[in-house]
Amino acid sequence: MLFGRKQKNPIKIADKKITSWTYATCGYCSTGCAIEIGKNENDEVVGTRGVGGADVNRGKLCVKGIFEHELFDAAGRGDTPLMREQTNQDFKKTSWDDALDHTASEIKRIQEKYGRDSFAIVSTGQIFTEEFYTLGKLTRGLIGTNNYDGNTTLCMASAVSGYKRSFGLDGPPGCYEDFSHTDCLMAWGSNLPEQHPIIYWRMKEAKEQRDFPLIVIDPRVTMLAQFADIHLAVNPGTDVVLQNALMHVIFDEGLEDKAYIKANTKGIKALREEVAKYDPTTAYKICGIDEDTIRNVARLYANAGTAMNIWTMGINQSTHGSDGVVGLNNLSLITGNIGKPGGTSLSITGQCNAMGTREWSSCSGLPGYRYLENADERQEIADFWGIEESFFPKKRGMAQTDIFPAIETGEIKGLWLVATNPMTSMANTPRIRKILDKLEFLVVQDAYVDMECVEYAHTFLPAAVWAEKEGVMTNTERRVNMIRKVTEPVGESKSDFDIFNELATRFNSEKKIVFPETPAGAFEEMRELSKGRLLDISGMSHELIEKSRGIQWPYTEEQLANGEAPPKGGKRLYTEPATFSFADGLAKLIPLPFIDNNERPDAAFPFWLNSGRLVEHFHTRTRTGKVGNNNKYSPIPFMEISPDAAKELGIEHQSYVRCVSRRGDAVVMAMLTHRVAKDAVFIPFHFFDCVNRLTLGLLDPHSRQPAFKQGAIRIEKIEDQEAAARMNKEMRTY
Ligand SMILES: Nc1nc2c(c(=O)[nH]1)N[C@H]1C(S)=C(S)[C@@H](COP(=O)(O)OP(=O)(O)OC[C@H]3O[C@@H](n4cnc5c(=O)[nH]c(N)nc54)[C@H](O)[C@@H]3O)O[C@H]1N2
Ligand SMILES: Nc1nc2c(c(=O)[nH]1)N[C@H]1C(S)=C(S)[C@@H](COP(=O)(O)OP(=O)(O)OC[C@H]3O[C@@H](n4cnc5c(=O)[nH]c(N)nc54)[C@H](O)[C@@H]3O)O[C@H]1N2
Ligand code: SF4
Ligand SMILES: [Mo]
Repeated sequence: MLFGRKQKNPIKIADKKITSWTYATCGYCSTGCAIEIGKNENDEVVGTRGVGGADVNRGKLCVKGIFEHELFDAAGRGDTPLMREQTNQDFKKTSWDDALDHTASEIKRIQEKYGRDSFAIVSTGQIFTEEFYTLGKLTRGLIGTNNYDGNTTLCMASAVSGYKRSFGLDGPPGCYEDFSHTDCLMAWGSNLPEQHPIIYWRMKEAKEQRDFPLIVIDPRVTMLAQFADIHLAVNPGTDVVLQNALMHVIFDEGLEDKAYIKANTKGIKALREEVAKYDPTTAYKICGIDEDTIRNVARLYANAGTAMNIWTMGINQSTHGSDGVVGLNNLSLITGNIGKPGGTSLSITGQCNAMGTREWSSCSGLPGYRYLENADERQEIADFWGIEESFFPKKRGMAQTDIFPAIETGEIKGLWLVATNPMTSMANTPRIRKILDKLEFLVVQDAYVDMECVEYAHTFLPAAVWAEKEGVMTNTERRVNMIRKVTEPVGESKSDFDIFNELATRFNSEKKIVFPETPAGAFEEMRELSKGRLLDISGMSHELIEKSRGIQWPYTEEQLANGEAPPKGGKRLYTEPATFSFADGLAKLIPLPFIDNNERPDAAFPFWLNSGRLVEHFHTRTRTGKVGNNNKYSPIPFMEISPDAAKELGIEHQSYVRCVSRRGDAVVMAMLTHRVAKDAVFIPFHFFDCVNRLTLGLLDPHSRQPAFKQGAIRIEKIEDQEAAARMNKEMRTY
């Protein structure tokens, strides 16, 4: 095929001679693109393509999905279990039986010596839902530690907490189709074009057709902000003040939806009293958005026929993360914008299966959005699994961000990390390094043996990745989608599902609990447990999900029996009056007083430190760092800094600089850009020993999520540029 200038340097797309395609869902972000993986006649995986008939992406993929097939044989894959007594020794290759026997005996030893909760488990948002369910069954049903959480505490915890506080249960109420109905979109701390490129494309198409106003709230001039009708460069960490001020105007001018509020909510009086304090002139001094703009935006939003709020980490990763989510729910509720086409409060999730872990992993509760705190729900699961209800704790244990400090204080002695890399992704990594070093036993279960936590591990369990295994994942709009196995796990690696099952036999000698042998069997149990609940998936099966290119929950067995075809599932939650998940069916309007508790720039550390992501990389680069066509865009760490600030500091474009915070330092390349304010910098968090050496990560009181996006640093010029370049090169093995 020829593109561009036909005579000169034509680009040829090589014919990969693909003979078979296998259905899957992308394993990076939560957009949930349907993807097909192609094999040639030699049974080699050689390509991927978007699935045309899939509603989510309609044939499209972003730069990560397009090269996802290169993962399987990328550098650094773990292909054999490893063990060592001490972390200063070299690893020895070992058999699966030895590695799992040893892991089980260390877990038992630690629990017997120090108590059941002294062994902690931290998992992820990136394995399949059947795997999450199985890990939860093993942890809650057999191992019995209550200190079991996921990296979603770094990511979605504030959204979960905010949904629970406002609506009674987790579960994003909207869907992508809402872009095609909305009359106004506010996007808070979310950079869709880079982080959810295909959701962005859906939104952009809808906007081109109907030209609704797009209002972007972000301290940084992101790609989405450039595309916005109105960009509100809010002061870091002050979104709640802006939300309160918008509500102030809405009530002041009588723009609220009184009938909706009366029929669906409670708490209006206290909310009105609180937001009365946030008149736009007072709010301006805190959030930095001027009075007129606040009034204009409030009117635009409240007068729109339907209006939606979406948000991502700019809201969640803050000391006011949970409050920020509740604030957006408040705004949606007082204007009657929940459960309507185009009227919603939609958390854009992060990892490919961040939703699956929330629904089924039992991390902070029990499967199917059940609470440990609820005796009936404990009994239900105990009966289903065939164990004593008294084995379950009566309230949730520590969050990930409390587990690490508990290792520091000696309360926790052993840790199992499943598909998460806290040496790069947690705040204040110099402290995390010391914490991991303190463990009596660390077992790391990961697809890549070169991920940074392995350095501190006693045992390494090599996991199969993505379409080397089978199962489902749930995306941002509650769509459950299928991944079929296209190729065998590399080397001796095993699927997480098999690893959990085989470890479970070491705790299950009396065969107390039955573990399904296949992902389809685990799905069957989830289906059963979902009946009659908000997240009802009882009408679904692996086959139907694949055939439908994903189904949104709820989709019940009654709908299936009634032949509701094609089975699309539930587009929206809370579409009927007073059906929120509290006993009285009413949503809560919650007043949000603002407490300014962030680390702020001062004379010693004069810059705001903001961190986030780039389109070409995923998280700690264990995957995209090895894919040439992703890594080449950003092979080394850099920092966005304004040309004005750089000039004052005497810093040149593309020179190396040293950033220093109260926690540590990091060397990055300075990229001069007006994307950031003069007193702020932005550093992508993808690189090891980089921005998280600097971050403070103060915790949200409700969700325990770290404020990765607010901190203070100073910037120092580096005289010896060659040494800095050399050091950088040596440090970046991928
Ligand atoms: N390419 C790529 N895509 C990804 C990922 C990836 O690693 N790479 N990761 C996935 C995951 S797990 C997640 S959670 C999502 C994250 O997706 P996003 O949240 O969209 O990405 P971030 O870059 O972390 O942060 C978004 C924005 O928050 C802004 N922000 C900072 N402070 C504030 C504030 O105080 N208020 C407001 N309103 N905004 C603020 C930042 O300037 C930044 O532009 O992306 C998912 N998609
Ligand atoms: N400064 C700063 N820090 C941040 C953020 C930020 O915005 N700023 N964002 C936070 C957010 S939102 C998130 S979600 C976290 C992410 O933080 P992490 O979860 O630590 O990051 P990942 O690199 O995605 O780690 C996932 C690991 O799982 C492995 N893996 C992939 N697939 C499989 C599989 O199928 N099985 C197994 N066993 N392993 C697998 C990968 O190799 C990788 O090592 O980072 C957080 N940290
Ligand atoms: S937008 Fe997300 S789900 Fe879609 S191809 Fe890109 S990384 Fe994968
Ligand atoms: Mo995330």
